[in-house]
Amino acid sequence: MFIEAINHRAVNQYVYARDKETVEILLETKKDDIESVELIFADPYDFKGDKWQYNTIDMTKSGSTKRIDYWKISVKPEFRRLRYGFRLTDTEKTQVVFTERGFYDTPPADIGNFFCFPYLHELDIFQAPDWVKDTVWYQIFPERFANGDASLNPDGTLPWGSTDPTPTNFFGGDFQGVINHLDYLQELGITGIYFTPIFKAHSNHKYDTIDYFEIDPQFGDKETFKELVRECHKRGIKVMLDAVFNHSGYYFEPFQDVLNNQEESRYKEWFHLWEFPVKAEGHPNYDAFGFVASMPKLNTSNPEVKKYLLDVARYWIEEFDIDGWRLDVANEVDHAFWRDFRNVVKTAKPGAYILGEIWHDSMPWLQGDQFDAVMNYPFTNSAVDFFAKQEITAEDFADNLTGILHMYPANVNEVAFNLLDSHDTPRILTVANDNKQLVKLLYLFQLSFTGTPCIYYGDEIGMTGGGDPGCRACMIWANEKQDQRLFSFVQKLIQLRKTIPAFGNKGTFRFLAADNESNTIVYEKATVDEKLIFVINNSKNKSKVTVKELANQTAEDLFTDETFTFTEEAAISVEPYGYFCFKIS
Ligand code: ARE
Repeated sequence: MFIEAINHRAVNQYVYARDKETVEILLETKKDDIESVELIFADPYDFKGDKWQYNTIDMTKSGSTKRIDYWKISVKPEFRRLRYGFRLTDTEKTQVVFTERGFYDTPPADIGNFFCFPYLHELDIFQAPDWVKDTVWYQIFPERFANGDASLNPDGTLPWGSTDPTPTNFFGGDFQGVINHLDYLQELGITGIYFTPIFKAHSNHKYDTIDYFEIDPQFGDKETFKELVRECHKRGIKVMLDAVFNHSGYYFEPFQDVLNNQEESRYKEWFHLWEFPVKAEGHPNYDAFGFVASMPKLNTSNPEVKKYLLDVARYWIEEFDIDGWRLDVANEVDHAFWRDFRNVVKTAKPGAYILGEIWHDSMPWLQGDQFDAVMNYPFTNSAVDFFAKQEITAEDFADNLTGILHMYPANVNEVAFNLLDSHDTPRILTVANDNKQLVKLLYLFQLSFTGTPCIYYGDEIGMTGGGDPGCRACMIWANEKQDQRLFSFVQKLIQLRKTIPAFGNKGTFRFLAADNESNTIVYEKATVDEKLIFVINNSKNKSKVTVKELANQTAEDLFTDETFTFTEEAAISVEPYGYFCFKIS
């Protein structure tokens, strides 16, 4: 037995309140080392004489990677308190008891050795807004979605789609353009829009804010934005804005005051200045986003800055009824600020969604006191590497995703923001070398996976584009240039996700097979009432896939409505880049 690889701490994804009566526990062991794990558990005060009255229950292997076997169990402690440990049996029948104070041959008498989940308070449960689990997001870069009011065009606005996007050109996208196309979005079936920044700013991307309380004039006025939110809500579409609180823009008045008054400026503590005179050309002599002089970093620990930004957060909720905030460069702003931010936002609108832009492990921000979710770029990278780039094997893909699903509590996974690309990355069709069959597999996996999927504008009709700024081209509205078949496929997936509980977040996810030879994967989504089995052939060769879970079953393919009756062999032939979603009746 490799006890060195046995891993558990009474924190984070290893033990957490799943709901107001359930505690979920996770243990990690070396792959294929352990045959069974029992949870040893009981109420910390349940004694007969000096003997703790513990129970045992078998844990379930919830997934494996090359390195790790994951063991999970849910328990419902009667008095919401728990002490627990683990009894492990390896493949040679060797047994060991693992507790917080180390390893024993048998459960130690002193309860103080055992791990502790002290008390399940409802207030401590990680609780994202209920509606998020069922949301299908659509990301809009407002400057490039649709030009609905030419009278708002900034100087030098180019004809729509007339040339490639650059970091500095404008095409006049605005709110009226979005309003004019809400029926299109409703037809696609999305139920949430994430807008990149809309406040007054200098650039075409608006991440260099000039005034956090004003709409950028090229997009329209506050009345038009109110109408946009109203029209979205009428269609059951939520609205999420982009909060750029890590830094301001160069023309942000407090920063201009610093440049003009230097050490005399009343705003000098609003930023992270290193020395005077403050120089905003070339390499900045103050903290900035990256080393971008036009994006001076805000000092969010300064009470004046905190008040200003928290007033911004509250204002756009209270005055415009928005439903969420996406937080730009969220990992570089202090935690204390985000805790106060959450209190302000959830007070203004308890059902508001808080989404952090963090590209790496985000557990510190997902304790329930800051963000509801993060942009799940680890998911993005693995899905794009496997389907679009064809760069990782089926086993590695399954490993990566299994690891991602065990990185966070289940409560967090079901509201993870699962994107395939964004305004910061190349578009998926370009990464897939224009192979739309690969893009379809990407969408199939994304829209049937755990979490809340996001579609980047134009991907659904086959737009291409390289990394920033290439991925920010004008939306294609000419019908004949839109890939209607791809649109219909995405629409179908969204419709399946909305109508079949197991297809979406209500279904638990597990890989059933991942075969490197054929580059096929098989995974299951299941609820108590229904089971879906997905078979995906991520290769240019026809493949025969055996799915033992289908043996002697009758199943309907959700894409063709064809019914299959499987024999003991349970083999299915899958076309190149083909797929099935079998619903076992
Ligand atoms: C401009 C140019 C770019 C150039 C960049 C260099 O347009 O071509 O590469 O300058 O600095 C906004 C604009 C960008 C603009 C940028 C700077 O949208 O067009 O780029 O401002 O002026 C990291 C951060 C992440 C950040 C990305 C871009 O962690 O927070 O870099 N994303 C947000 C927004 C951006 C926005 C900003 C931040 C600034 O989504 O749109 O850019 O407000 C790895 C790392 C990530 C890293 C990622 C991308 O995966 O793990 O941490 O993200 O690469 O580089």
